[in-house]
Amino acid sequence: MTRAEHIAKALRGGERLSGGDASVLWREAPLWLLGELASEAKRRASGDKVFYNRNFHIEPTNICLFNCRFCSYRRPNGSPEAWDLTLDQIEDEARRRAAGGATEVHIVGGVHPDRDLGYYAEMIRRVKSAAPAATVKAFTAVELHYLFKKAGVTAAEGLRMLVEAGMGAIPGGGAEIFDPELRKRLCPEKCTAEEWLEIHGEAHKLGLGTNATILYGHVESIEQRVDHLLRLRAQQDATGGFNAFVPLKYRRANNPLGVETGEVSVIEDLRMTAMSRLILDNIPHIKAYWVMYGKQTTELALAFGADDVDGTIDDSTKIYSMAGAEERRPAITVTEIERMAADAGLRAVERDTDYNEVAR
Ligand code: V47
Ligand code: SF4
Repeated sequence: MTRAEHIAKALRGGERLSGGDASVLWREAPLWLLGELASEAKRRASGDKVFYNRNFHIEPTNICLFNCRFCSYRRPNGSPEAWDLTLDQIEDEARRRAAGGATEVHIVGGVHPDRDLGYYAEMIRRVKSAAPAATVKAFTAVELHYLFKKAGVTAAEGLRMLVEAGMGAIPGGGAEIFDPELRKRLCPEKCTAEEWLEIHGEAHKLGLGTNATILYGHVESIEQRVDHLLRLRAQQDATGGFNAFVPLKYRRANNPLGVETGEVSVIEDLRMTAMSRLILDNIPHIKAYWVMYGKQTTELALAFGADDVDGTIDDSTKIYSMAGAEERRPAITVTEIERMAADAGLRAVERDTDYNEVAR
């Protein structure tokens, strides 16, 4: 028996993957074996369902104080390519888009140097009043950490203020890669792994569902990926509020890191999806974010442990198109999602932010 077959047998017997075994499996298992193991785990978690939601994004600004080396999106204050929506524009946008029946508004943008917690609370209040039927899933832990620090409040206090304003969930961005050395090299201004995890933990204690991500496929090692996933698994054991994990594939167009590294293959994307499902045995959903992968890789990821494709989006995000993703004007119809799921032998199910099924 090979080392990978040995580990597969232990996994099938109900054992939890250790860090060492996860690295061996990642490097040595044939792709078909990872597909089989991850599909078995996916079936145990969500049967034959593939989840999607009706959502749209609002990106209030691309002006950002930070300067992450993988970012194609940020512009410095004063740049001719910068945008900075007013609260009136944001509210109008939310009202116009909510008319399509969305159940979720996803709000993420740059770390604007002139904004504070009160401004963001007001933004949430106005979006919620314009789209009362939708869950406001807003601001990465990185944005929140900056705002809370500036306001001199604890994570629990800051979160409580935003929940009162209407925030209903936190997206998974800003996690990037937790390894301290690499994090310092790639995004030195961002909050640390511990601070990112603390904000999610506090959110979980307040009953908020949150997501988690990893930015992979640049200069990180397999061991650094495994370390990242194990930290998330430990946080989930402690506070239990992660709904979904989203592996985000690094795209290299128009950012400084792209000069020194390429992009990984589709095979590597499938191994990443499968290993996420196998290591994160306590996070119910693994999302193949179709805007970032493109529709074809998303279809493949459904056979490697993913059970969610994110939402209809309706051309409302620029983060990925600016970094070189295939989908220039990201939009997908429910019919297309249903066809994708059916081709993978699965069944598309509409969900809300907390994965309750939506009956229309
Ligand atoms: O944190 C930035 C990533 C994230 C690049 O929670 C890049 O459901 C690839 O977190 N190549 C923001 N990725 C987006 C995000 C997200 C998206 C969709 C759904 C959810 C969810 C969360 O975008 C950032 C960063 O990791 N990112 N630049 C790039 N060049
Ligand atoms: Fe700013 Fe986010 Fe880009 Fe980093 S990834 S520079 S925090 S917009």
